[in-house]
Amino acid sequence: MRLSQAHLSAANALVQPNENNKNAKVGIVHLGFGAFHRAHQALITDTVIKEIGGNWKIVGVTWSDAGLQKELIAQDSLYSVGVGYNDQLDINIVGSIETVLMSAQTEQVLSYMCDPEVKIVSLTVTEKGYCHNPATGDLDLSHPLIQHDLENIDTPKSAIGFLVSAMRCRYLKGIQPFTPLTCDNLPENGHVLEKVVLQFAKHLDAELYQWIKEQITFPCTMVDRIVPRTTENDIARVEKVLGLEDKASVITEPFLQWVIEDKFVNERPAWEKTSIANVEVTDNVVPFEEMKLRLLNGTHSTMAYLGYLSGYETIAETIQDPNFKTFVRYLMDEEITPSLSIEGIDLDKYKDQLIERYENKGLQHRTWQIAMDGTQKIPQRFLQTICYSLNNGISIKGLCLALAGWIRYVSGVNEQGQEIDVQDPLKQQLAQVWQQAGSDLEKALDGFLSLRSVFEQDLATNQTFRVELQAALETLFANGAKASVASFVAQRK
Ligand code: NAI
Ligand code: CS2
Repeated sequence: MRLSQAHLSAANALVQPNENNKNAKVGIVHLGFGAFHRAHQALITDTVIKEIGGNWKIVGVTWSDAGLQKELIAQDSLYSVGVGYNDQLDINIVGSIETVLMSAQTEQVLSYMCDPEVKIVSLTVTEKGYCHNPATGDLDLSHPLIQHDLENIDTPKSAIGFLVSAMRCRYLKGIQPFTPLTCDNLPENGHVLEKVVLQFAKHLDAELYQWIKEQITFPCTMVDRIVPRTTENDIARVEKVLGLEDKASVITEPFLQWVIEDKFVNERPAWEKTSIANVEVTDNVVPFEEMKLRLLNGTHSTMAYLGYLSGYETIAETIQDPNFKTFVRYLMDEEITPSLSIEGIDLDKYKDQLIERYENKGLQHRTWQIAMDGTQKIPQRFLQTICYSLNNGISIKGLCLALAGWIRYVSGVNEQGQEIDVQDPLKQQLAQVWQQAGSDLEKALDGFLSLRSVFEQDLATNQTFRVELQAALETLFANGAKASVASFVAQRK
């Protein structure tokens, strides 16, 4: 039997939809309806609807997942979140979704985004969805979708184009604007979104640009919950517990955190007032973002590249290697923590918890998945910390080994000479650097450090950085990832 309204009574779930779910109207459009949104914002919003009420149903928009759209519609837009810790799996059924649209259903998407009842448009469109230069934050005006949307604002294709098109519609009709709420892993994500939206609007219409600048705020958020891409095995695991087949389920971890800047231009759900802990509204998110993007995502990407090259399929497998566990904790304590501005948090406890989260065998979080889109991730996960360390006399040797892991990974060939399926918006440019360098590591380094969308000029020309990165790259190519991590740890025992 499939999960559906009619079969809910047969479901074995901790939490089920209630009357509030049935009566609530749409109040949110979410761009980037993926695994993370389903296990995090949509679930928290569902809890608001169930426990407090309010018209906060969500219309999800996906750019790529027609299969997910089909499955959800077949399930009356119901899906389950499996919270897994090692062998334990608890199921929550989420009833906050009204429907799911493809971004290609442009008219329907814009109709919802222009509806005065829609108060929030949130995003998890991945770092590359912002069509920005990760090193500078500027909108990439040469991006083909941005070029299309500037000429065809009524039929946008990019997330930024959809936002500005809908803002323009509300501006022309005198409708109160929605709050754009980014929930992507970007430093000062609200400011990143504001910058690219304003730069887009400026190239479109000066008056619209002025209206957005004066009337719309872009809150920052820190978002955290590890949500691996769903596998067939996950679907089977959920069905075994739920008692119903759910082809739109996600499996995640018990931990969840959401820190939201209190800067909305319209109503919002009382996310911080439900029974779900670790959701807070504050006026300064930056210290929380730094802590999470550098301690969690920085070590996640370290394990993604060096773990993958060491032959480890998942994070749980990688952290089981005692040398990796020691290396990850060294990075956290010695190279990342000094750069953090957060106060009032027990960082040792936070880091202990991170290691436990990585060890969770209930999650099959692939190193390959985390390794994707590195050009969009390493600036905030590695380079900002390295810049701080260079200015403050702190070692960068460990993060340079991690960065060397990324450089080796994007060569597209692993240590056994097999092909790596590199996924990155700059895949061609990365391959070209390696093609031109051949086996000349110095030449390869020159090529990578000249990528201005990744490495800012000052960092790329910093001699200390160059020397350390070259040494790490030479070690990595000479000894391999697993042995390089082992000797790094041995030298510090
Ligand atoms: P996903 O692959 O399940 O979903 C990504 C969504 O974004 C899909 O709907 C896809 O169609 C859309 N998308 C992809 N490229 C796009 C583009 N260029 N323009 C517009 N839409 C695009 O990924 P998932 O797991 O939902 O993660 C999405 C983002 O959420 C991450 O990139 C990250 O920023 C954030 N996040 C993810 C966490 C996780 O553990 N999965 C945890 C914390 C944050
Ligand atoms: C991961 C993140 O895929 C990746 O880049 O590092 O999605 C990570 O799972 C989340 O940020 C955890 O909150």
